[in-house]
Amino acid sequence: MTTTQVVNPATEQVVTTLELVSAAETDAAIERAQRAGVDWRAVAPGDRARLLRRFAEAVDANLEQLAQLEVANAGHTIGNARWEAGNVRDVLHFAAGIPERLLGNQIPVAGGVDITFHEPLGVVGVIVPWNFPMPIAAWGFGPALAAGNTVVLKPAELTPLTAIRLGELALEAGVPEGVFQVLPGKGSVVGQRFVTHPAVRKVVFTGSTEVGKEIMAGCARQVKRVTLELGGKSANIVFADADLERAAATAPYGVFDNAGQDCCARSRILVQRSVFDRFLELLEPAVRGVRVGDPAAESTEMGPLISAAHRAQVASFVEPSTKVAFTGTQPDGPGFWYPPTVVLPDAPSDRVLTEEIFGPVVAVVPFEDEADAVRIANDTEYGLSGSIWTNDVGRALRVSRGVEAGNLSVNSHSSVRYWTPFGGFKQSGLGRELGPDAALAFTETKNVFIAT
Ligand code: TAP
Repeated sequence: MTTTQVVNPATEQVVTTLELVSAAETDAAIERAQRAGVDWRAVAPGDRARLLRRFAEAVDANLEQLAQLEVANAGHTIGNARWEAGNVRDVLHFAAGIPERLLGNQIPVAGGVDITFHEPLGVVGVIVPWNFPMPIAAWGFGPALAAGNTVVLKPAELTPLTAIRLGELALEAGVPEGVFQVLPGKGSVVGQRFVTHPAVRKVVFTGSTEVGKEIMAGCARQVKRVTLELGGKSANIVFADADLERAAATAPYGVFDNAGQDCCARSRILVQRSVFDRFLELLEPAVRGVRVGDPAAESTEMGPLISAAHRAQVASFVEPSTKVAFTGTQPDGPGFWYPPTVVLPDAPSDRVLTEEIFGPVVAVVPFEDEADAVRIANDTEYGLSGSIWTNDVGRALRVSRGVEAGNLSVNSHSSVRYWTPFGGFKQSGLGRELGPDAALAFTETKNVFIAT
């Protein structure tokens, strides 16, 4: 039996020790999910909707407990953790609208009637990273269950606690045994069986681009469906005509939220040259003012990084030769802390501009005009998110259309709403989650012609 220690990244204390699921246990769970699917897909749409609403209500009733678990397990600030648990509830309520609205078409044909059905895929495997354990899990399992699939879910080995609790809440809410199973284990064991077991018909993977490519290649062997949500290197583009005070005051939240461990982190701030110096002057107090510390305290704005190894990886981006403009603060004592850090890279090839950092380090670079801003923003293999700050609506739309990314916001850093589509261009992913079409990613369209 293999075990893992779950560590609180703010204190370095062990929270609990867990048994990890083996390959054989994964196979047994997949086969249980396959059997459970026979009855689950036959549940009347209204009854499936009611079960999902009850699941949502159970999450809401346990929202504070889930949030506290995430504070202890992932070091998320309590404010963020409450939002994340609330997002699971909202995704489930939204998903509860799906079963009764999974409409097909009636297509005019000669000699008969033609109708389409959205059939469930079967067993769906959801693989979740450690940075947002609750929402990312729900974006997969919510619509998948609603569309009549059964789900096996693998949380990240570092952050399994909220997923395990969500699995218990589903059962308490009346979701039948085997329909939604949470399997804490290693990616190389449990995640790999999702890829290779023929009964798993789709893999939803959120994580690094490197592992995402392996998953896609593995799934190709069985033409298995995949949704991939991968890395990012998003740009926050600030034009000279923007409300500079607001742009500078909010920029830290666009990149340092969740200590920068956010696929949508705006880790490149592009500032029009004519206001570059003024913007940095305004940014400095905003960065120094970010309240970094105990994630359980209500006023804290940024917590620790997830692990010592990850902190070392983030720190590797700030070399002795790196020009650091200014940094924020970090607490003393135990915990995987790293301060908010603003750097001024010398060349476009600087790692800090080309690689995902996934920590609280941001690079600020100047640009000349609209075309230059779009060129720099697109000079990356990634294409997940981005922000555009301007008071010119025409420019906002032109730049939004020009930037190759799936989720852009104008005069805002918001990327995620459960009722709007989310996903990446280029190597940031494949497919979309959330939004009005969320369920279609978990169905096959079947066409039936009836001769009359
Ligand atoms: P990864 O190392 O890729 O791990 C993600 C998940 O995949 C974990 O559950 C991991 O298991 C599992 N895994 C690892 N190797 C596997 C394999 N060979 N087969 C199957 N599963 C495997 O990523 P991470 O470091 O946890 O997360 C950070 C990355 O996720 C960043 O690049 C970030 O941008 C991306 N991300 C993207 C999004 C969206 S929505 N685009 C959202 C959040 C994060 P273990 O727990 O055993 O490692």
